Amino acid sequence: MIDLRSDTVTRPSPAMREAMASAEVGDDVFGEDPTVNKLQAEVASLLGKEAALFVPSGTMGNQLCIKSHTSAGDEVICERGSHVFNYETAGAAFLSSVQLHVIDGENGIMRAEQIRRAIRPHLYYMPPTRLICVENTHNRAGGTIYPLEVIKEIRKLADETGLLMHLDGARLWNASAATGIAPSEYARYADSVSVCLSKGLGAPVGSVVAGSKTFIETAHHYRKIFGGGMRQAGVLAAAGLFALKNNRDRLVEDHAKASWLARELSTIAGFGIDLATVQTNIIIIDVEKTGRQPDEILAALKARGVLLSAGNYMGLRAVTHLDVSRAEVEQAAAVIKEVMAKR
Ligand code: TLP
Repeated sequence: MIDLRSDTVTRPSPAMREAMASAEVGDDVFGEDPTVNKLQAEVASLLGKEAALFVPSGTMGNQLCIKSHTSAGDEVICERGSHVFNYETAGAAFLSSVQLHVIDGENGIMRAEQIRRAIRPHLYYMPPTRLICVENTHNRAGGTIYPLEVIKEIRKLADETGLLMHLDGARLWNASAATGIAPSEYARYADSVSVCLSKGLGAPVGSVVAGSKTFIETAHHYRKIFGGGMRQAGVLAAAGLFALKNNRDRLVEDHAKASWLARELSTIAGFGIDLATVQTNIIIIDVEKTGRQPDEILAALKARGVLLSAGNYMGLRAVTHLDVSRAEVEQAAAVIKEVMAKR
């Protein structure tokens, strides 16, 4: 199978497994796992933050940050296609009792002026706006990258209006690899950042949230409540450390594969691909004009050994990663062309 459903499907390499097998461990709920502590220090340093906390998933990372920044009844501004709004099972409502106020970004990118219009006036009958969530890269928009200037403007607005800013940086490493802008430069404008180790970086499990020391103390408390306190988690942290060291620079290869594949697929009749959005490792394909249903196309591809995932209405998604070679991507393109040529 050529699995292009997500970059979450990667498996730890033999070298990564070796690093896991030889990891020094302790009880991380007591703060005594040296490898977890090392990972947290490493990510804090990479993101230019005072402290960091290892968590089981990107979803928990985002939800912990929302919980730590807000009170029940607050409002959180995010983009309509964002992960926190679409794919976290209404976690913000369920866990933090906050309301999400969604804005239509352009290719997932919200502008400060749009956000300004969504901020509530201080009136007793309105929810207080507390937090802005930014997603970089933006998954559903096709892995698009926030221009640094836009991030700076959003920070300026947050400062002017007393709001906090969270960065869902599940794929921040991809943004940095593509632009050459350091993760710490993107992160410095956010009060909290959540980054994933188990997407493009290829670790089997884990995310890290980062922020000020006091913020991480609060997040640590909520991580225990959410059931995210892990014991000898150093075996997982070791995979994360290995991934950070060895798999960040190579992300540009995934971007090159995605860019090639997107151009190939854009020649297929009825496939709608906005090539301008293919900035990293994700391709979103609108299949409405093919007159075929996404599920039927997915099944036909699966029968031929290629896996893509379903997206929004009439959308498919292909994601490149370290477990699909350039040759496999070429093979996938040929299969997709054949399947789309047949009816
Ligand atoms: N995204 C997954 C699915 O949930 C859609 C994927 O296959 O892309 N933020 C962003 C921007 C994400 O794309 C994801 C995962 C998360 C957070 C959540 O991470 P996990 O899956 O570790 O909870």
